[in-house]
Amino acid sequence: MTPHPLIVEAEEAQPDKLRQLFRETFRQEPEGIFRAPGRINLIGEHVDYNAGRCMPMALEHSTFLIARRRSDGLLRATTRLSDSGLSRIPAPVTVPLNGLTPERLSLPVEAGWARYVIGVLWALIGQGHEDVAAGMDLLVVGNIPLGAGLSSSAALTCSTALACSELFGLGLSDDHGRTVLAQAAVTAENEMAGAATGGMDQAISLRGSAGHLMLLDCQDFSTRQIPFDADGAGLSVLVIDTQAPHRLVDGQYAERRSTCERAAASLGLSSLREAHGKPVDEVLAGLHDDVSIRRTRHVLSEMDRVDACERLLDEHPLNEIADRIGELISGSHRSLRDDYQVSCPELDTAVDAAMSAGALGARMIGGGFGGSAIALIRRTQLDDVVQAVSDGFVRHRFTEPRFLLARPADGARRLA
Ligand code: GAF
Repeated sequence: MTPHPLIVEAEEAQPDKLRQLFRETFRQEPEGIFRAPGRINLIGEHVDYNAGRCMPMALEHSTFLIARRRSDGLLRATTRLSDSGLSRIPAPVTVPLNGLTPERLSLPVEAGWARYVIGVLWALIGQGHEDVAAGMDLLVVGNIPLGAGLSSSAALTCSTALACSELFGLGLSDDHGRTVLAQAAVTAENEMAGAATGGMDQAISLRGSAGHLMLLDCQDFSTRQIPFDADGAGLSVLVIDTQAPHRLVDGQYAERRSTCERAAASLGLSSLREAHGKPVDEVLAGLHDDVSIRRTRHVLSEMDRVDACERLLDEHPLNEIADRIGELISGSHRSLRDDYQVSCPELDTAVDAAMSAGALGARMIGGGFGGSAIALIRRTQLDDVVQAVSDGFVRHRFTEPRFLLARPADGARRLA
């Protein structure tokens, strides 16, 4: 099928070109090239930090990290990310790793992204992997649209974590080790970058499997890979990047998270997961303010939708249940919009327009307040849906949206 002109295709990895860029930047040969993907989440939104289950998929769109160890305790890092508009690579930021703490780290505003990579080395050293303190030169090149809610930040932290494991011989590259790397990536994002992310994004970026959705249980971070052959079923998962700026560090996400934690505590539970399966009315009757009731209702109903989606995928061929999965996806959007209140006009417009053009289901994904939506569509509807969303954005005078196709790819890998 000819690619649609408005769809951003994933770039092929070009190890020779990446090696050359590294040489030009650091005047040294790199030791390794790593790739970590962005993600979408089919269903199970804002449940990871409530110890719930979600069903993300790793994307072909990835971050590439080219690296070499140092021996003088310095981390030098620079980037050419797809949206940065940079025609050349800026001078690296240089940070001594010895005695580093989040409070002591001071970076120029334009190098704020480097907190994510610095944070991973810091977190691994904190876990006892002291070899990492020798330092590294890192170059980051990526084609995950930034700020699009597709986890470009997790791709950054996870590619760094895998590079550390491989180059310093930490032995953390198998599936069990990757749970440790994912934890370091979460710590980096939470503590060094100030983003209160919950763990889903790092888990899928490190542990995803091509051709599969990953059912992730955030109670113990166990996973089950569920085959998902959308192409074979004549379906596509269309990603609509609304280009509305999305930020995890602006307080709204952290506020949702603490409301859930308070609701669980007031119910005498360690997490809302423990309330899942109990009669919802009884659980909600134990809460006394409208906001906690709405947030909890979303979390519990979303956990139900994940269970229902899992059952459908386990028991039927995808082409026979696509419309029912679509209904679950749309139900998730309504709940995120009305009860969790994390949508925004651009996301609602994208969802409504996709549905009006015949999508089977559509919803916002990720933290919300901007970023991306997904639409489950029959492949033959692609042009109509893209057109309807584009027209809707023109009518509302929103920035032109971008589109991607979500095809399940592998988690982070060493390329060379
Ligand atoms: C963001 C967070 F980083 C994830 O941990 C998750 O909570 C998601 O929002 C909402 O499901 O992507």
